[in-house]
Amino acid sequence: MALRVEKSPDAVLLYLACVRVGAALLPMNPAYTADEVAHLVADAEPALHLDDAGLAALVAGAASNPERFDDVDIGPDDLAAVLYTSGTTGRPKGAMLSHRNLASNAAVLHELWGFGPDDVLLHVLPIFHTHGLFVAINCVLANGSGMVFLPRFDVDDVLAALPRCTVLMGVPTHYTRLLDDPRFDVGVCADVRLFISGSAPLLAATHGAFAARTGHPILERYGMTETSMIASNPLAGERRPGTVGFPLPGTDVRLAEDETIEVRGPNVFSGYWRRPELVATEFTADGWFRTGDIGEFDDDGYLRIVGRAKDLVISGGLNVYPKEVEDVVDAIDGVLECAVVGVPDPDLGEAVLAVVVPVAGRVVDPAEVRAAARERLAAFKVPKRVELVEALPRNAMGKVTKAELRKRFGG
Ligand code: MCA
Ligand code: AMP
Repeated sequence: MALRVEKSPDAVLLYLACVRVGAALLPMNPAYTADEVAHLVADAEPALHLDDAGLAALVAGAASNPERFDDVDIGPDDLAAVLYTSGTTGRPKGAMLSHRNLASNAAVLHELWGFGPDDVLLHVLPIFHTHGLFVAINCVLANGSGMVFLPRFDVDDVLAALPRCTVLMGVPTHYTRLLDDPRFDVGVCADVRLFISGSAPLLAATHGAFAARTGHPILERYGMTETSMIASNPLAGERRPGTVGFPLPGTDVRLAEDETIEVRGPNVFSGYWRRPELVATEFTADGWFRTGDIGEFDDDGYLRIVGRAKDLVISGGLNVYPKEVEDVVDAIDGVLECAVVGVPDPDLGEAVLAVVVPVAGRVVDPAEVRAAARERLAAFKVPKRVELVEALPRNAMGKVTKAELRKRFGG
């Protein structure tokens, strides 16, 4: 069941309904363009495709249904959800998550982070990703905890709601935006017991500034759509800035020869929807999933993510695959070729930058490049900045040296 709706309690109930009737949920970003939706729908071929009107009709019709129904008999290996990630080839692929994947991660996390019935989670994340849909909501559901469910992250709304809450889960941009507001102080978080961050690297400086302002060391954890959560700093014990803590109980983490992180465990997905050939490349021969993140363990066993072997930009906690943006920009009239990279950004962590080579003799207007890209891409993927160059830097193999572009334009 493909679901492309605004965030609402009904959408959460629909997720639960899918789990109970054995339908696999495919959540989509409502901000996706028609192009992006068409790609996913063509690949997934969902039996049902619900938008906001469809969901409203379903809810209205549900009033005449019996109050109770039996769960459909579902096994741990049955499919619970398909979440699309664009992938480094630019072609979206659906990560198949089983009931075991979701349930095992939920069981580990709610215990590890000490969730109880008296907790109230402040929910500010979108619900079409693992972070907002599974990590946050499943920790709450596992305990019957409360939830303040905001439609989106807005500093004013967060400041108003936080005094009623005990836990906040966010991406680093949420925490830097809170710190940028002088109203955010110890008083606002008097009842909060835990701030959790993930989806993108939390700078040690942000961790330090947050602890100084509030007395709370943010708990950073690490995960991926394909694996759900992999590692977490401890609830009790030192939360070490710049690290993502220890592998979760039941999840094994190892470093390959090239230092990339490999993962195995009940949380790890089985493969991509209708792409069986990818199992051979995305998993090792002995069955570990290759994350594409580069890591190291410090002397005390804390895992530190030091880089990415995959070509990926994480902007405000949302993944942007350069290849997907490059394909769109390359197709714009007057563009010969382009390269898309992430450059440091104080708000988003990384911002999308397109370095464009115009066709000889043609004048290309950066604003027009952005406007043309926006027609085909959701706003968060559109380059925040466009730089024009005569040629892209290349290595001896003819490959664009993105590191050089990041160095040149990243200042
Ligand atoms: C919105 N825009 C963005 C982003 N979000 N551009 C780049 N990066 C973004 N993340 C666009 C808007 O569409 C708008 O475009 C313009 O930028 C300004 O938007 P703004 O008002 O600043 O945006 P916002 O609505 O305040 O959103 C920023 C945000 C949001 C609060 C940081 O993006 C967010 O909540 N991010 C969290 C994402 C998340 O949940 N990630 C988890 C997935 P225009 O002006 O053109 O309209 S990763 C995951 O699940 C793994 C498993 C994990 O480990 O957690
Ligand atoms: P996604 O495919 O949207 O699930 O994004 C997963 C990617 O987000 C991971 O492979 C990492 O590169 C990144 N990520 C998630 N959490 C962290 C973190 N705490 N620190 C650094 N990177 C992270």
